[in-house]
Amino acid sequence: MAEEKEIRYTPATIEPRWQDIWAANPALYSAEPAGTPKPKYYVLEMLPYPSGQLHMGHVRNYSIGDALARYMWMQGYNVLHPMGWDAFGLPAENAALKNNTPPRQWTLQNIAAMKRQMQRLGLAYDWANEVTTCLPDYYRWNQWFFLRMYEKGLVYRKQSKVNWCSLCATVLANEQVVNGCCWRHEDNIVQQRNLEQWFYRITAYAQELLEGLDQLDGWPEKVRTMQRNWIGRSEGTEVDFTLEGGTHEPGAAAEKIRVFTTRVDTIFGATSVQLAPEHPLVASLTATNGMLLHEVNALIDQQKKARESGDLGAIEKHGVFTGYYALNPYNQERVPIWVANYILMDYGTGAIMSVPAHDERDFEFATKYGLEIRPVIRPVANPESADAEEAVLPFVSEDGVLINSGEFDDYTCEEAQIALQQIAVRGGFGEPTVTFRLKDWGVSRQRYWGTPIPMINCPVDGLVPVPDDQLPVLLPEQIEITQEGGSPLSRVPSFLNTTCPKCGGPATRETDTMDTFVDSSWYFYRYTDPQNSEAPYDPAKAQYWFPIDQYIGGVEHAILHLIYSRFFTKVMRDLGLITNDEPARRLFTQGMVIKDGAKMSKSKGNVVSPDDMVARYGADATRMYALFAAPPDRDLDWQEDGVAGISRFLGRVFRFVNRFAPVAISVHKGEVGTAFNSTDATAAEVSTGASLALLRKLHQTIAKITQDFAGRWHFNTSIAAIMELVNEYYAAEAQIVSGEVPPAVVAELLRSLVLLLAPFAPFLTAELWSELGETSEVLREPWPVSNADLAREDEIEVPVQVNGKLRALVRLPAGADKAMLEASALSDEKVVEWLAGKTPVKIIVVPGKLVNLVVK
Ligand code: ANZ
Ligand code: ZN
Repeated sequence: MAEEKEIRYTPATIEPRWQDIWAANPALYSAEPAGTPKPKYYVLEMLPYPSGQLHMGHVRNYSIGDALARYMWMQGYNVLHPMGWDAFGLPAENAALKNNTPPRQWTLQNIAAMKRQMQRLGLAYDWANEVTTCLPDYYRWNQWFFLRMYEKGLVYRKQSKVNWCSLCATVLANEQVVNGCCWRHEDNIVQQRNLEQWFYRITAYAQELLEGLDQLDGWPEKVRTMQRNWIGRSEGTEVDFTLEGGTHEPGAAAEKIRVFTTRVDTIFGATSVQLAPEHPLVASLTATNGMLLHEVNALIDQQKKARESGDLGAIEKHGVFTGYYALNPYNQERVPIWVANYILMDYGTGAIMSVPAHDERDFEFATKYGLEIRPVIRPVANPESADAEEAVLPFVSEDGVLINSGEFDDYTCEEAQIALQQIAVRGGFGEPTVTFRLKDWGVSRQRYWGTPIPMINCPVDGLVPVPDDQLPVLLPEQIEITQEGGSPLSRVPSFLNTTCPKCGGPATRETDTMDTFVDSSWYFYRYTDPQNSEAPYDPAKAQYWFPIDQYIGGVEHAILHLIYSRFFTKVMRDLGLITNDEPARRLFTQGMVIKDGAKMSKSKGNVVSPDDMVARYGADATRMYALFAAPPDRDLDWQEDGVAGISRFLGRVFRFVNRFAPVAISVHKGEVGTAFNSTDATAAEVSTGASLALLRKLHQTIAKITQDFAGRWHFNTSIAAIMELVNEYYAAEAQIVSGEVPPAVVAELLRSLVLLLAPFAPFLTAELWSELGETSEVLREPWPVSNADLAREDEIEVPVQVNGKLRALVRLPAGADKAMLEASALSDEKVVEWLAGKTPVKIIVVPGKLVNLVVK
């Protein structure tokens, strides 16, 4: 090998050059149409909100998806890897207020900036499939789905409570309520207002959404659990208590108080009935009692504050006695009626029977207010035996038999539930029910920057849907955003005033826009056919690509987005557009990016800018660090030193490949030796020791990375394995130079190294690939296949002595280090026998040769 001058690795020149080459060849990352014999693979990262800047969480998410997409391309798949923008939403309106830029302009500028960042990172997206949700060619299909769902009874309008800030004079999303106050007015308590709101009837699919989770075994268990809890299916019984004496009001409302309980077997232990403060009966009970009304209002206030700060479960329990009594339908027992702040109006029936002996919350409440605590279950360890013990109250288990329950004494809890349900049904005072915690999805937003809801209000015909041929209902562009509040669209006469599609008379448009979660509920279907102007997408195209093979995103979307998009999928299926029941076969949720002990975020002031990192160390090093610093499912603690370390490693690779590239090129040209493909070689064929050791390490590395991609994606260890491999290459430099490692083997070692790095460092590998004289795209090269014969470790036999006498032979891999030798010697059966329980005072290890254990 001739004198070599030190060549520097300069990502700042290499990377932009390749970026230009790729930009000129957009087909590189595009998927082939259905019909190709290749198997399909749809890999998707969650689309970002175009805030204007990528953050490290994005970089991490996209680096994972990009490595996978590149790997699957190399595995011969037809890969769909698209990207888009979740482009509607409040920040655009706030930005408009702050710096007087129209939301559309602000959003599109941000998109352009972030797209540049993504391209600079070398992310392999097919930009021909880009979807931008704030553009009419996309949001018209939100409107179209709204209308289809309206026809199917899956969209309806009802009065509902919304968060209202009196200073903003507008409705707030739940996310904008912080500790019960407005996010922009920290001391202003958010009020509840009743407004007409549009809802998607997601509860129609509650059972299916729940059951579907059982099949989603490619989803993290924690996400499935969160969804199960969110859906919250609960089997129980509804039972009518009777209001004693009525309300004394003419035409009084309910004389029955229906309660929902999961433990009807405990009904003989019910010592009060508890109503939610907003239960309709409470209004009539307080009608003539100002004092009571006052106290109930205080409960309502507390409940609201607790709800808004999200800690209703932990709420300090308060209540008031109404002065009224209710009768237990099973034994006509008279129990007091209370109103309590821990009872929710929007769950079950908004009323409960309180059983303090067997329910924690009821116990706490009864203790506080001195209500009777009457046990009706006696625990039994084994329900088959009659051995019952005294319960420590509250005793909340169902493993017991009834006591103090009249003719039902000695029934097991389960037997009693069945018997009592039957009696209720026969007596017409109750029935078994299934209750869900999941609520219908309120999609109305009194906002400008969203999809207009395609409905018209006609004074003659009432609510009239916008006909399909009048879609899209365009969001007006010239609009003044003010602090004024209410829906900005209601102040745009050209938008508001229209004609009724039915009678042709004057009418007004709905001025609410849709929740932006609607946009993200189906965007990934649009990627399969983004230019379609006749339909949201061609069902045949969706059919080919769906379900998504791998979806990757943050766990913060475990509930809302990932339930809404499952719901949309089921609706689309029932509309006959698709045949899949679920959007994504596999889901991966990556960990957070941490800096100095806190989540990296603007508010914490600990943000590391991807642009800075790229400028300093290059895109490859930045991306690869994001994969190397932690397993993708764990939190990643960002350390700039680590990025620098990766950059140095890439420099090592760069220099090594450059130094020996001429060898590879001469092999390539047929000038020296014959080309050699180690995948088909046997260990015996590989002549020299140096070659064999290098090829062994290479094939072990190939096997490891291939396994990592198929398994848990521990790319940190994949990259560490490549580092080890490169160390071995460097250690063999002398043998390479001397020709002891034949040129054909050198060529093979270099080629394979570049291929193994390709999913992680696209720029560097493109550069090195061409330096090796290759003209193909690395991305289209087949992924190296591990040769099991070469990868196999040689085993050696090492004698083990106890006090200098040979006592055993242990077998282990040739490369085994001191610690491994010592461990296998100490665990050998024969050695254990010779040691006879004694611990060696000294252990002498000669690696590869001998272990001697000295005992007294
Ligand atoms: C009596 C009882 C006795 C209860 C007992 C439990 C244990 P899940 O499982 O979450 O569905 N409950 C019903 N509606 C409520 C509401 N609107 N606000 C607050 N609590 C409500 O919980 C159902 C149980 O929660 C019901 O069963 C009821 O308390 C309470 F030993 O009834 B149970
Ligand atoms: Zn009309």
